Amino acid sequence: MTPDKPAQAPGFSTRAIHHGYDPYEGHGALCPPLYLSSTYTFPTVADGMARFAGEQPGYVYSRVGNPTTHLLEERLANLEGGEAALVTASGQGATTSLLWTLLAPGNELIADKTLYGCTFAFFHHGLERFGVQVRHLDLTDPANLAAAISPQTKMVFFETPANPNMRLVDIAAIAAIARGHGALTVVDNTYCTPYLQRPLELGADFVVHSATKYLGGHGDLLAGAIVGPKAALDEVRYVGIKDMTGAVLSSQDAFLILRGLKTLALRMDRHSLNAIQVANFLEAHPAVAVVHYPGLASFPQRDLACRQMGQPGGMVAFELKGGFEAGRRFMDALRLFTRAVSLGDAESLAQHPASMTHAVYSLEERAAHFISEGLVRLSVGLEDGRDLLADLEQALAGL
Ligand code: 4LM
Repeated sequence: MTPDKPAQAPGFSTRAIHHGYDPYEGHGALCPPLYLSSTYTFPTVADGMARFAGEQPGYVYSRVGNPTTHLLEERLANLEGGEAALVTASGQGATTSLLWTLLAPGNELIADKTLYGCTFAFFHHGLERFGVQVRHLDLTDPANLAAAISPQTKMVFFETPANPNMRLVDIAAIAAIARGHGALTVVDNTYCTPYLQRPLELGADFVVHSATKYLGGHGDLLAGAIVGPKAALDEVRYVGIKDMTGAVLSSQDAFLILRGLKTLALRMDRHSLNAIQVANFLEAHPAVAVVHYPGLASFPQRDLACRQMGQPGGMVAFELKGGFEAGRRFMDALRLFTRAVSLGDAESLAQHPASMTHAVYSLEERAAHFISEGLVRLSVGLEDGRDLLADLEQALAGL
């Protein structure tokens, strides 16, 4: 029998561990079951027809739904404060499935200047080829959007903090302008996760994630998620995913993300704690020219960071006085930080955006989009802070 549930609204970690699954039901298994089935049986042809028509609840085929991925969707929707969620095979699958569904030739998409490299590439190699006009504005100043938005603008898309340079966008201000002009706001919340920032509560229409990063948290899978209104996500599921991208998350990876979510709050606390130490250490080092981190008093958008983010998070970007050549020598000297792209793992990672995650931008595009050639990006992991500082110190000493 299910014991009485407490009356008070459960907190973030409680929901990240429990939402949507009652272990007293079914076989009493503490952990939710992993359903490994591509297809589902229909008791009769009439049942099959009714399910296909959406007139009877029940699964039909795992490209449009699976009980394990469904639980993950319920939990993510709850944590982001959204009506519904849809999980995808990668973060790229989340953005492409959503935008291929909602945008049409002739629409204008306004995006911030700085985006993850493959998001930028999708806009220009994908959307533009099929008649969507893509326009990049500096959305760190909402006045730029107010001046440029037009009746053709269907969507405004941005990351905050932006990958890789940590520029912040005021979600509430941008979403208010977009809504006033009938445009949708989509926020890539990968860097923060709903533990640190909830864009839907600030007026955004959709959140997308690379769940490969902090949500999974262990560097062992690729996944994505979209959170937003149910009617729109049904369309993404039955058109964007089912017919257009096929970017379906495997139920095994959904199971691993459900496991990762149980420690999300703990991990984000520790990522932030370690990153604050790293940012302070780097800022005080004579070889370092500038550190971009929302937790520093010197961060130009510090007020916005305090308003919009619960904590400054685990990502730090910085430049060395010796430019990229110094950055290359620094990265090659690292022993505990691992040279790798991706982020949000237990392991601390270091990468060079201009030659790696943002190499798809041309040199001129990087300059116009505020991505400097000498920038080094750190995903500060969960190791002991003093060991991370010792590694940075020895690598900087060799310059
Ligand atoms: C990286 N990033 O930066 P999948 N949105 C953001 C991202 O950082 C990424 C994606 C979407 C990196 C990958 C190599 C803000 C990815 C795309 O990789 O498709 O899950 O997410 O190092």
